[in-house]
Amino acid sequence: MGEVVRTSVEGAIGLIALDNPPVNAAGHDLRAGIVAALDRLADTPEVEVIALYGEGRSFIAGADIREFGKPPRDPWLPEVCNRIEGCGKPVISVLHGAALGGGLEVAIATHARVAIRGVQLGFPEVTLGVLPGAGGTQRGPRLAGVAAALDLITTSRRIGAEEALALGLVDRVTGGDPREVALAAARDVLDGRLATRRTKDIHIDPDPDSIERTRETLARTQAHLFSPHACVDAVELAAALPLEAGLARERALFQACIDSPQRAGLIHAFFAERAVAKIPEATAQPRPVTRIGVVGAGTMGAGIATACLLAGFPVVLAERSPEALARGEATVARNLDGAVTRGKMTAEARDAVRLATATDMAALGGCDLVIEAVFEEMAVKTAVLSEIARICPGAIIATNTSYLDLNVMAEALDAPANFVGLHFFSPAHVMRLVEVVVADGTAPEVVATGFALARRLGKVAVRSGVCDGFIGNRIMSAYRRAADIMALDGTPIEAIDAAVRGYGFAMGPFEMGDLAGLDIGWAARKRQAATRDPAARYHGALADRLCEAGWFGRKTGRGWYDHSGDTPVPNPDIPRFLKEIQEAEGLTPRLLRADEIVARYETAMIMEAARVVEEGIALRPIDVDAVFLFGYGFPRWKGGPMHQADVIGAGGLAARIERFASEDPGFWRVPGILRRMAREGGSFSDLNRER
Ligand code: 3H9
Repeated sequence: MGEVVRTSVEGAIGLIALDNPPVNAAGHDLRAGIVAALDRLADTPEVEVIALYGEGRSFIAGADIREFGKPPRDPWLPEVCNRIEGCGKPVISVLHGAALGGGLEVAIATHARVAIRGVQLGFPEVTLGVLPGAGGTQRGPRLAGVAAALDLITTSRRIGAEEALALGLVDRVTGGDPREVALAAARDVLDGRLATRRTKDIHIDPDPDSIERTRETLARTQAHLFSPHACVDAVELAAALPLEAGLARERALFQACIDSPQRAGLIHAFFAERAVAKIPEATAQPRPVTRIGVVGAGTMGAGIATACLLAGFPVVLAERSPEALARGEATVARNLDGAVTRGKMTAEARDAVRLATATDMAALGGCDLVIEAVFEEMAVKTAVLSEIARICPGAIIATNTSYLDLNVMAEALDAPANFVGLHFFSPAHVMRLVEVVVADGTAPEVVATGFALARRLGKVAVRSGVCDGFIGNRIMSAYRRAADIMALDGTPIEAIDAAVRGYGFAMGPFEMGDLAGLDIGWAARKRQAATRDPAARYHGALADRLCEAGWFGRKTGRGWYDHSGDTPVPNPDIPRFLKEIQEAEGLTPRLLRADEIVARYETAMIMEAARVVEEGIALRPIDVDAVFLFGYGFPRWKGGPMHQADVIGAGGLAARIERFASEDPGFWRVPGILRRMAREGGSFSDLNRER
């Protein structure tokens, strides 16, 4: 027996304690340990009832995700569950912390379940591209009915103890220490006060209507995903077949999910969210943050203030003019109302937020962290930063700049160690990404504070070095540029947007541009005009024409699209502008197919991402993936641009870039890191392990 599972005997009760920190994932040792413990207690004559419980934070958080995709090692979790269910003595389980996925499957294979309040139960498998493959699709509907099982399995919704009781997934809800609860429940089994039964013997009502309804919903909402549809097939089989036959079919469907590239992408995304917290500054002590200042009450500043208020911080929002401040205050109020409507906050909590507003920056006195979100111009920003430093000596000062050089900004400050970038994404109270931008002089504990703050705000922080646009916007500039060039060359913008949506983004680049506002990119292009690489084609000609006409996107009613009707239609002036530009530049219009569009878009993204990794702007390739998953709507099931780079392979990418280089050699250049990988082997995934 592995030491992660321990047995003890108290009178007629055999206890099995699971102790596999941090979350009791059901890896090989835990599985083998459970089987050995069961055998031992089944053979112990005085033991009449067996109780399974978790030490530490959880009962079992699920199968060990790290083992997916590797050769399976016996005993598999389905076998463990079958052994539990088939045990000649009653086996019960006590659930606390997390009883998720394979953890819930172990529980529903036991003969009765007691939930400790605060436990989360659920089947998160579809978020990882798999299905509950240890009997969840077969035993779940036997206990909770087909409709409830389908809901839990296809939505991966996590539920609490009371709801699990109402659904029939658990038999009792209580409070207390798992071991004590296990002993008490086992005594109740012995005394006949807690009934036990085998889940396999429960009759299922087939409920074809629920199956049909779920299929229709998934066809509408999850058409691009593989595993939710397989879940419905498996649950349907549960109603039609005896347990053993249903389990065999579930296993085949589970294997199909494991083999799907979506599984690899989704699991990569799971680990990306956690990997980014591993930074060189992780051992530094974050400074306490008790009161946050935000300077600038535009969309960004108001969004950041909202995010801080939602996390319970007192916030001081400062803005120069009373009118702008009033607008900012109204935005915060609207954001908070929206959070109440979406169930993110109670109405009482909204009424209790601590927001102070001021037109005098002196009101920031006493804040231990101040974030500036003023106009994106160096002179404006540095003036504000020095003012903050004067009013709040010793405070951490953060800039929300999207592009500007933090090392230049730091020159305006006496204490550059206290200065850091906290780059939020709009809408800042909703989007999960925060880039923590580390300047040359930023102190490690200031970086650690940025990460700690992001965690408290419920966000994913990614460490970035300083460069134009940091990780995300720098890479975005490259694929945006590829999209602009495709449009200039004659592929309609709506075809480009549709192809990018087909790849899995919620929006294409031109739709996104209209939403964000074209004026931002226009200002950036003007700023970069002097330093633009003369060898590279200029991509902004068409966008410039739109901006010169005063069309900045949705906010002006027109941009790439005309937004005056119910559904946007391409701006009717684009063909005229294009013709003029193409004639002036001597271009022959060229129409790309969807696969050609996607290849250019994706390759431009990967090409720049590879450079960002090569230059050390991102700590690891997986950090780039996290930026795109949590800040740029990259399809989660594709894992991120660096994960996709490994899927395509360095050789294939280098060949693509060389092919595209014949059209635009100034832009398409194979980054050194890709060339090396293509020549010598290796992958971005290897770099994740090495760095
Ligand atoms: C499944 O069960 C399939 C079966 O149906 C069929 C099998 C045949 N495996 O999130 P945290 C690590 S699919 C391996 O920061 P929290 C995590 O990476 C599985 N590792 O803590 C992190 O490591 P590190 C279905 C896991 O307190 C550390 O534990 N289950 C697993 O914020 C702490 O994690 C799920 O999808 C795992 N299953 O949240 C549950 N889970 O420190 C996924 C966690 O090195 N897990 N780790 O970065 C969760 O939702 C959360 O981790 C949980 C704790 C709520 C449990």
